[in-house]
Amino acid sequence: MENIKTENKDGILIITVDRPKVLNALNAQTIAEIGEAFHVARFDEAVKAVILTGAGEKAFVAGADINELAQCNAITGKTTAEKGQRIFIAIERFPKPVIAAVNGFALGGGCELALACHIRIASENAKLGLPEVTLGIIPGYGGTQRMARLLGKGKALELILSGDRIDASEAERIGLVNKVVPLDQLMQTCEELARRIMSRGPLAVTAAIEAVMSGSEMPFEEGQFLEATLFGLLCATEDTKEGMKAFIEKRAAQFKGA
Ligand code: CO8
Repeated sequence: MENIKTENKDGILIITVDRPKVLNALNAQTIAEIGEAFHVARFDEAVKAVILTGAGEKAFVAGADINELAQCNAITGKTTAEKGQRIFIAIERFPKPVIAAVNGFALGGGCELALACHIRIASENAKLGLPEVTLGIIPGYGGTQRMARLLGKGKALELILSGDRIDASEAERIGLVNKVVPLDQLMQTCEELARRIMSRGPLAVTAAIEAVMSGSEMPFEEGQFLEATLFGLLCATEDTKEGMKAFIEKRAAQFKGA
């Protein structure tokens, strides 16, 4: 891995996009490396949660690498977008919690990367936006779809059509990020949240991610069917029995992921 760093911190895989000279911009290789890290982590039992962040104190990810984008023609533009989209879908559907620690600029593809994560925590200096139209393009890594689903079409269109950057507090106000904290508390806040989630029933956490992320793309009735099916499956697990027993016995549950 040349452009990302990974570290497993007691079960939390911290993936850091590491191209600070270009504010962690995503070239094709970086996207492929992020995809590979998630692919490996998916089957690695030592990974219970992921935090995605950017190197340095200035940027999460300042977008796709414009030097590379400038070379795209109609064919390579489409295939490049599709390759990234596939990886961002794998992040969105990742069976363990994925938290974006947005530590500065999250623009264009960087904002789209944060949108693909399950939860976004931002530092006070963060600036977010989809400025693609200022370059004569549109978001290509799922931003038009995810932003509209997260914020509603009205707010998403305002941000996508204007290309405006918004600060962290506005992003929190409109629901683009979940929470804003001082920069020096960002990683700690993300780790505490990850550990809180990791203390819950892991099978239930995975099922909840699937119910929300897959279910919300289905018609309501089918989403409810998925929810009920996952609920039923959980009822057959040891963890569910342990969770209820622990409540009744007034003690902390000891989940085993089985
Ligand atoms: N790509 C390449 N290089 C970048 C990028 C980028 N996205 N962003 C910053 N850099 C480079 C700068 O060129 C500069 O390099 P150098 O030191 O060699 O001049 C270095 O990073 C530092 O940047 P600045 O000097 O510009 O720093 P400032 O603090 O003055 O400004 C900004 C910071 C506001 C973040 C500014 O750098 C900026 O506007 N960057 C571009 C933001 C942007 O437009 N992002 C969207 C890109 S398009 C996109 O993401 C499309 C996604 C979908 C693709 C679909 C597949 C085809």
